[in-house]
Amino acid sequence: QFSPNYKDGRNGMVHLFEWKWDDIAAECENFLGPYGFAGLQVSPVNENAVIGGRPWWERYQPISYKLTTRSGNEQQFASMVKRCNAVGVRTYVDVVFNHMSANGNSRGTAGSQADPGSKSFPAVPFSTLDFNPTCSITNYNDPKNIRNCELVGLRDLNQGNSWVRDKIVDFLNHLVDLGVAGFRVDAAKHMWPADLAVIYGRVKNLNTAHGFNAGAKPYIFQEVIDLGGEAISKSEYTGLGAVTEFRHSDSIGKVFRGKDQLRYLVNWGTAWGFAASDRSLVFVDNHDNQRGHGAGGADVLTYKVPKQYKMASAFMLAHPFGTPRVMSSFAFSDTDQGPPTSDGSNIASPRFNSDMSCNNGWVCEHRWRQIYNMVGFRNAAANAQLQNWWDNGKNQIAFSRGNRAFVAFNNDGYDLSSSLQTGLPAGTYCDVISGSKSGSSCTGKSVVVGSDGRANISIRQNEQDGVLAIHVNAKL
Ligand code: ARE
Ligand code: CA
Repeated sequence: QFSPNYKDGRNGMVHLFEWKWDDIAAECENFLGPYGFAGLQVSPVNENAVIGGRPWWERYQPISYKLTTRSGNEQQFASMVKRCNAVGVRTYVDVVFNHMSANGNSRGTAGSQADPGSKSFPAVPFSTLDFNPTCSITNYNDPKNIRNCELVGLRDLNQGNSWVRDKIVDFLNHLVDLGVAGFRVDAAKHMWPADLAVIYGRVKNLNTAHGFNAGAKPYIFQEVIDLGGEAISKSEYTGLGAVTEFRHSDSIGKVFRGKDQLRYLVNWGTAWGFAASDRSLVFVDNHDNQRGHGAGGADVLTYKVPKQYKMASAFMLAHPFGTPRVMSSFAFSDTDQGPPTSDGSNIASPRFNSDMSCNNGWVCEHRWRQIYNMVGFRNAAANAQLQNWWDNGKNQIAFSRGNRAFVAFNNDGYDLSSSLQTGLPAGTYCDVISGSKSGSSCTGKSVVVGSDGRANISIRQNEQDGVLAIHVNAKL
């Protein structure tokens, strides 16, 4: 449960927030597979409450474990997972089993009816016996309150109950049968680690018919928000799987917003209070904190501040620490606003511009050249160590990944222009930030590396991007 089960040679996952299954299947074949992405996280797959105005967060209010949502039905989901696996892209499901829907939200996306007021969810079925007694989460210093009471009014399941465990395990095993590679466990902090250990322990090994190794376990990354100062710590969960490392999101935002100097990134990793590298699912922003939900806040970087966002994303993807996840958003102004629709209720498909970027309401950060080319960088760097660290004592830094890849950043208010050790073999390389390698030429800046591994690196303060990145697969 600690390995993402990526195919060899691939790295980097993207959260295709609120995408439809048919669109994701096509995206795997047309884009994610060809550009080297290793995996994707989907929005919750199981039946959720239909809520007026169709906010994005209705998907976090389960009605049953039937696989029908606004993203599609079970057959479409199964076909998507299969098509994505066929092109080397693994699927991770956002699973919500801390709770069911809140009072008043009774009709499901698969047509099921529930009565959350009396804790009755007949399509599972769950009845009042399967839930914790009603109380509200009011005190993040009290583990019992956090784990046995209701998060924002969501009916709180008792994972200590054997029927509840059975239903959750059946749901997870059904997804494993369909070929998924792992799970994001929503609201893990609100469940007892001992209960989760039993549930995870009963989940099947991955389905070898989908190309997984015999004995491979699902990758589990648990949503545990731990910025410190509360009763529950991520270390209670890192023995069970990885955790979503919110300190990474918080710290990288502060650094690239200029509240911390780039040179301090020299010891990026556990020294910053992060969980161990193989237990940290890392991200610049997630679907909550990009819109002010959950933890974090003012310093989180999003697509709305593109220059800093691309720099932070490039740093995350270039650095060996953690398992990185790229956010792929829809454009929003209102924090409750759901995905773009064709008619107020059916989710609209993304459309693509000639430069591969999205329109029709979708932002698709994963289709920004500076981001997908850094996935290519990460794949080229493979397991090479971080070497050749350089900084100017302020906000200009550079490092190599062994002799495979080299990256530089300029977040100072003046130009970077220096002869730096790249670690790379002599030759001319294409900067995959300002352009892409196209045949034997580069659509952006070229960098000439001498026989001593040094190159003149220039990033002007007024350039569109504050990053330069070269690697062995983009040698001209
Ligand atoms: C919505 C409405 C509520 C309403 C409720 C019930 O907004 O007003 O009462 O429905 O009808 C998402 C949205 C919620 C939404 C919910 C259900 O963000 O707004 O409620 O869906 O539709 C805590 C948890 C953490 C959680 C965050 C949001 O610890 O697990 O809050 N994150 C996950 C998902 C969310 C999702 C849920 C859980 C629920 O990622 O998308 O909610 O499934 C400190 C603590 C944190 C705490 C944070 C905020 O930082 O350390 O632990 O996060 O405060 O309270
Ligand atoms: Ca709970």
